[in-house]
Amino acid sequence: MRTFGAAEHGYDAGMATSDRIAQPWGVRTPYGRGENWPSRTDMFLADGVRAETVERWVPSASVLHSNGDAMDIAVKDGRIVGVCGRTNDRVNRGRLGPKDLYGWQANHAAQRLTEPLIRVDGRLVPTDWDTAMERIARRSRELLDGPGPEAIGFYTSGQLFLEEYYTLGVIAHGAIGTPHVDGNTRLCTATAAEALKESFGSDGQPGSYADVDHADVIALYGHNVAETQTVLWARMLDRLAGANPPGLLCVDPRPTKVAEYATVHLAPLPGSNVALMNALLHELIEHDWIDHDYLAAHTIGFEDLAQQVSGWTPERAADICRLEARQIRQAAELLGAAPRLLSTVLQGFYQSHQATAAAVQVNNVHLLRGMLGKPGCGVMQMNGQPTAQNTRECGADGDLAGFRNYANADHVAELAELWHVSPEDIPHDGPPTHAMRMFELAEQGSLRMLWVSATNPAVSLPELARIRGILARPELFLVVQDIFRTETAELADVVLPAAAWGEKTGAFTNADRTVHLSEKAVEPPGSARPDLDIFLDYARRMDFRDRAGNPLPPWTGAEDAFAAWQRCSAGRPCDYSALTYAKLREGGVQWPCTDEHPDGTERLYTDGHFPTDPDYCETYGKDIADGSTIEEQDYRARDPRGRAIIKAADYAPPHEPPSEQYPLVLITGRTLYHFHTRTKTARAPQLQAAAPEVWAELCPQDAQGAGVSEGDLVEVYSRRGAVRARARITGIRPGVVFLPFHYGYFDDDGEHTRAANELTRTELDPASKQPLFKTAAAAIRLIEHSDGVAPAPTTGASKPYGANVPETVGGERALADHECAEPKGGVAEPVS
Ligand SMILES: Nc1nc2c(c(=O)[nH]1)N[C@H]1C(S)=C(S)[C@@H](COP(=O)(O)OP(=O)(O)OC[C@H]3O[C@@H](n4cnc5c(=O)[nH]c(N)nc54)[C@H](O)[C@@H]3O)O[C@H]1N2
Ligand SMILES: Nc1nc2c(c(=O)[nH]1)N[C@H]1C(S)=C(S)[C@@H](COP(=O)(O)OP(=O)(O)OC[C@H]3O[C@@H](n4cnc5c(=O)[nH]c(N)nc54)[C@H](O)[C@@H]3O)O[C@H]1N2
Ligand SMILES: [Mo]
Repeated sequence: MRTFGAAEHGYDAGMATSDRIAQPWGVRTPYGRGENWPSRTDMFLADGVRAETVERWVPSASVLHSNGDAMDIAVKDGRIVGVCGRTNDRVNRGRLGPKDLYGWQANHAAQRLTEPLIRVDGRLVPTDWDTAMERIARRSRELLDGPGPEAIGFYTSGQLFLEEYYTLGVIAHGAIGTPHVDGNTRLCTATAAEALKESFGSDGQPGSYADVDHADVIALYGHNVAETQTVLWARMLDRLAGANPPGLLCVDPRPTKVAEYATVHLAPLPGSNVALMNALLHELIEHDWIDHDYLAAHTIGFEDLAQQVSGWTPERAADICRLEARQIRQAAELLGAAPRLLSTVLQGFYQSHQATAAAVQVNNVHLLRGMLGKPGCGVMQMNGQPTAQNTRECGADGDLAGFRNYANADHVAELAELWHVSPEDIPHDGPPTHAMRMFELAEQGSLRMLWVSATNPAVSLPELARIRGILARPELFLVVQDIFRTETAELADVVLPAAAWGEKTGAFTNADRTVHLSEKAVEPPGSARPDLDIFLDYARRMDFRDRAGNPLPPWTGAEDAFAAWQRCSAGRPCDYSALTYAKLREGGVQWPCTDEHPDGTERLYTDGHFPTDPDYCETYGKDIADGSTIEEQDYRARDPRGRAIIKAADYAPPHEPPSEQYPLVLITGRTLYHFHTRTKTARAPQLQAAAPEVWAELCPQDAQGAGVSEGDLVEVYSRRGAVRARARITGIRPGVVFLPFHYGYFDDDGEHTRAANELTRTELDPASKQPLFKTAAAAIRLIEHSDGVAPAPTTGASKPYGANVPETVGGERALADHECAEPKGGVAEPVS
């Protein structure tokens, strides 16, 4: 039995409670550069439950962001009754964020799917598993016998477990032989993967969260870490509160918490990231803030970059970004003078214009400055979803499993050998079909069956009117596997009820390569089943077999699937070969984890050697500006021989710039309290109450121009649709309107007026194929004045400007416990 507090430090030594809606980051535990981040153990238990009366604590990690906060699930009477952060875990040292603390309540929500549904005479009706699965198997057989494997597509997630993705990848690539498999990771971190591949030869974060402990400057590019990885921000806040605090560079058009604490805050006009990056690189070169030895020994391509950025003076970029040249110079100096620089990149770059080109320039800053593979010198091309890294590793994003190169015949042969199939069975003629292409194929009619697991495209894809039309096509056989009856499920032919986190076992990997095991704590509701079991049931019904006549995939449970994945990953950059379930039960471990590195690997590329060898690399790469593929012989002709590749790109203006009719740039994104389409967070009362309805953020000038003040009902409209929302006046940069994308159209009686994606457009980054959710032209008009205020939280970037708005609080029901290892707190000794 675990007793919170009593075991380690004597009961109530540093124990306290706080409202973690009002204080999302909790209390400070300051520390100085080079010191260990002190622990702080956070716990939230259901009303009336005390730590002493919890029956079991089941190890897991959080699934409502990519940070990988380790936690134990509290179980009593067969139900989840709370969570407690794991004090000794390398990622969070016991801390949890608001979604971690309160989000588990969704597991027991009354609206959980408990039985399969099939469409009969136009309506979804309950059925049994046999009927539902046979319907899917029958349709699959018809399509395989008729038009063939390319009529079938799978659209999965960044929220399942590693074992589930690997199984799905083997079914799609090995057993069916369809190239149409992708994840919602395409909307999320396709650009992270692409940027890592283009610069370093393979996906995989070079750095570690421990770099926060050592960095002198932390640069955050389009990353609102304070709201989207709250525990990582708590680590940064603790450094800021300690000795030798780091400088912060924030590049974000909104007044985020990061911006508030920043040494330099640049708020560029959305869609101008490449112009800004080129000017920053221009300044690094101009001032010779460059590690020439590193550059010569470990990179190729510097001359191209130097030439590309030579004309990009701060003045030129300032004009495009609508910044002052002086601010860009200050930012460059911060980057250029830092002895240890850590950078993070996320959706403000990945979902904006020229995504890969911009993200790669951040890698270039690190290559120029020789700031990789050393403490404090990481670059985090962040993930967003909890298990996005696994979607990519296991091939469920269409890439081949184990970061293998589809254009390398030896890599395909290795997979064929592992799966006992022939190389021709594995589609590898060209790059994998990306998600938006799959929807296009369904629209055109050649994709006839789409199996959607753990994602809600009817809310999360751009240009929803079009997406609804595609999903509703009678010619498309749509399978939806979810834990709730989502907007997407409403359009399905078959709905499969899945077991959720806490109800099934599997491993997953966070944004700094830390793998955690999440074990089953409670039974799923009704007849809901783990996603792994559903995929395996399908494979058995389809009687997929390998060359020797054995079932394909051959495994029957999570641990066997994991063992098969270990073999598949062996020798590849994401090597899990020495990482067993037994080892994971001791806590999080960073891959690669091999016999030589049995405790995992904190940082990649410590010796300056990169996985760019032509025989080893994950890709021969692309032109980062236009997306065209580089052929094998061209790559070999410029063989980087283990050096990193510096790729330059010119700035190109956005394709839908503001106009007279649509004078604003629309950006969309997140708030601290909700996760995506809110299937879980809307069902956690503390979270839902903190951000109950959609709002629109505007700066005072733009609001005034439209005759709008705080709380007024406005319509935000683009060429594609309109959304109604209460206006929140904030310090957002002029010319920009922000909408959170969390609010689907579900509660709206079919009136499609809430979802941000009614307004977004179908445009992709040419290299990563990630949709642009952050650069479109829009306009606003006043619908009606109001005496009230917008339903937006006051704690983060939606903080009100001027108006008298009550603070966002959670009250009594949001009180959570915490206990600090060093209850004294205080400032740590400076490190020389
Ligand atoms: N609370 C919460 N946390 C989450 C999630 C969630 O839904 N809710 N989702 C998780 C997932 S899947 C993801 S992908 C991450 C996303 O995490 P983030 O990327 O941090 O979140 P976003 O709000 O999408 O976008 C970040 C910022 O980009 C800025 N931005 C917009 N356009 C531009 C631009 O052109 N240039 C620059 N420089 N900045 C721009 C926006 O102002 C915004 O503040 O969060 C993860 N964590
Ligand atoms: N406008 C705009 N659009 C965006 C973004 C943006 O910033 N702006 N961000 C994009 C990004 S980064 C992302 S990641 C996507 C997210 O978009 P989605 O993936 O569509 O959003 P979620 O609400 O996370 O959907 C996950 C679904 O999986 C279900 N689920 C949860 N756990 C399980 C499980 O264990 N098994 C199964 N079978 N189902 C489960 C949930 O109930 C939910 O319906 O949205 C993208 N869309
Ligand atoms: Mo994401």
